[in-house]
Amino acid sequence: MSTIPSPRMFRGSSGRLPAGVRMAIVVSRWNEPITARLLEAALATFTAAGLAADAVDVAWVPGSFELSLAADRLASSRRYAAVLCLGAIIKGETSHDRHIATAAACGIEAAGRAHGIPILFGVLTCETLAQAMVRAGGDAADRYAGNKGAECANAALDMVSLLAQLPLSPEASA
Ligand code: DLZ
Repeated sequence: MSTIPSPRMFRGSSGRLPAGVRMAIVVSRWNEPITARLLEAALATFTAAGLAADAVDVAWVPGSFELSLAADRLASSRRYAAVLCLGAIIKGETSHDRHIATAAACGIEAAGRAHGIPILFGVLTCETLAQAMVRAGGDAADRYAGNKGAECANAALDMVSLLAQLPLSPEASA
């Protein structure tokens, strides 16, 4: 009976990071009561993964529309293993929210591919402030349970560890 060869499997983990790794977070001041909670949970997640406070840099931007430009600049410095983008876009009376969300998502995605590092989309796109508050930890006893800032930080840890395992392009490894 022939045995089926098993494929080589790559899988990231959100465990502890090696020493020397630095992270950056870009956070939007718009809806700051929400984004400050996302930031707090992201920082707590990085601390739990062994990152010292001085291994994380935080840049505040006016709104989610500006997240990708700052993330692009931080990524181009080559100082960081990943950049988190945190924001909260809440629907208003016009279609403004959709234009901001589309620009933020496209800009963040493009910056990640341009620089070859994980640039994470931690932007809430909600109908109401109440919905956003729930996704920023709400009034749960554990402020970080269900908090999208913590999820985003975990995704960054996961991607950093995955990319460390994946083969480099021939040009990069030459
Ligand atoms: C202008 C605006 C509006 C109406 N709503 C939001 C929002 O819900 N969330 C957010 O992060 N930013 C909002 N902004 C600000 C824009 O992102 C941006 O800062 C301004 O349009 C200036 O470019």
